[in-house]
Amino acid sequence: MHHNLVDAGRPLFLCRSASCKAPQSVAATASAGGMSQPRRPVDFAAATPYLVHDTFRAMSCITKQIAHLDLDCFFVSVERIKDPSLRGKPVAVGGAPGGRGVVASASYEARAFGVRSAMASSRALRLCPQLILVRSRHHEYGEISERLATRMEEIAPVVERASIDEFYLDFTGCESLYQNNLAGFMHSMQKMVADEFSLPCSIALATTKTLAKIAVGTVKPNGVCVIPPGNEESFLAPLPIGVIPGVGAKTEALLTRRGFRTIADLQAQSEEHLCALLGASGGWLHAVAHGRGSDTVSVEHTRKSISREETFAKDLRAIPELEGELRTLVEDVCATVREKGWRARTIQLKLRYADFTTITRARTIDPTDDDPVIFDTVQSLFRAAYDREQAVRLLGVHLSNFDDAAQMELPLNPQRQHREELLKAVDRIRAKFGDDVIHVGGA
Ligand code: TTP
Ligand code: MG
Ligand code: MG
Repeated sequence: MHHNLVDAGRPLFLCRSASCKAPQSVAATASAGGMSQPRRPVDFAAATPYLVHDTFRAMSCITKQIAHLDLDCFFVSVERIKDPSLRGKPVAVGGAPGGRGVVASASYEARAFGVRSAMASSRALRLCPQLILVRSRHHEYGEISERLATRMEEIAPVVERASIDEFYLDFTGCESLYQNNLAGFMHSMQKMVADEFSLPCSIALATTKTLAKIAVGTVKPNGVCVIPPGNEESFLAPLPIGVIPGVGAKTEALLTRRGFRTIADLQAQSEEHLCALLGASGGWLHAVAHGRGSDTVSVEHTRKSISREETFAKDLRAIPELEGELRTLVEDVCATVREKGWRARTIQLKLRYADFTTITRARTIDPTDDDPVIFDTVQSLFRAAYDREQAVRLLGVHLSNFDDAAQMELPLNPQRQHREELLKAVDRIRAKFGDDVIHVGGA
């Protein structure tokens, strides 16, 4: 039976349990992207001897094989399942243009007009008057994301959920389970997501997470990109520096002023020179430009939420007192988030009144681990939600939708770096002396 697993030319499917039914479409075939041959389920237990063999091989050359999958205009694509008439049209999911509504996700047809995520809905409508603006339904997106995560775990040995619509899959050391044709399997995976979830996605396979993330951006939408080991630098060379995760508008402008345009320009510089220009982030930039970067796919990052709740000994009514409680809860969850090196995007408030009526309110913001930013969000959710008529029995703060800080953002300037050090120091003091001794002020 073990022989069958590695029979050359035979399609196979990797599956965790005997009861797991593999769909026809996920067959990994010998030809890249080929779907026509039938396939048999394979389970991890039976495959173990081969995994061990491959793992030794992988350890001896330490070349990783990491796939990054990101859904294309995720929220819009979900809305298109429900309403197929939205297909092929400029669509955005987001808040109403009247208030402070912003675009969460824009279809590629809308992007042709300049519409982007995080843009005010009113501006998006000015840029593209025929834009169809759909209100977001976060609950549904989260559920689909969960189901997709479960499916990914059936087809790959190590899966990290990096955000609501993206995953890292580590295939290092088990290439033989995929017919030694991971490139072909990337196409199979993309087809599986389309067939089973009716969602378009893009996938890149590379030797680091950072490179896979950059690569996926170059083939969106609906693309597959494979960077064979050894081709990292040549792949990166012609790309603009702005594609590097963590290089925001400020760093890009600074580098452009110094004559840097493409990653090739970075490759031509020594690490010392880049560090002199950018401080600690120069070292990271140098590494990424040469095809290195973050390469640990960690299941732990998959943890979905961090939350704290407090049921009060006596119901509370006074706003300063309630906001004081919220501040303590925020400090608590933020310390955990920083400890993990994560940043939260979705901030949720839970409020239970004396009569047990419970409401939750959430907002998605730029990824952060900063107490005042999260507290401001929680406070504004609370002020909008609290009816001031009843006393409050319980308050809760819930963070989710995490990004890996190490991979997402560089310490772009000394001020930010200094602030991070300050927050870490605050965590250490709180751990030693208790939560009440110190509070962090605004940035
Ligand atoms: P992204 O993967 O960044 O964006 P996208 O899937 O809409 O488009 P693409 O990947 O094809 O470039 O984010 C995933 C979802 O997260 C997105 O559909 C909506 C949500 N989101 C926000 O709510 N606010 C934001 O600012 C961003 C960037 C995303
Ligand atoms: Mg996406
Ligand atoms: Mg994404």
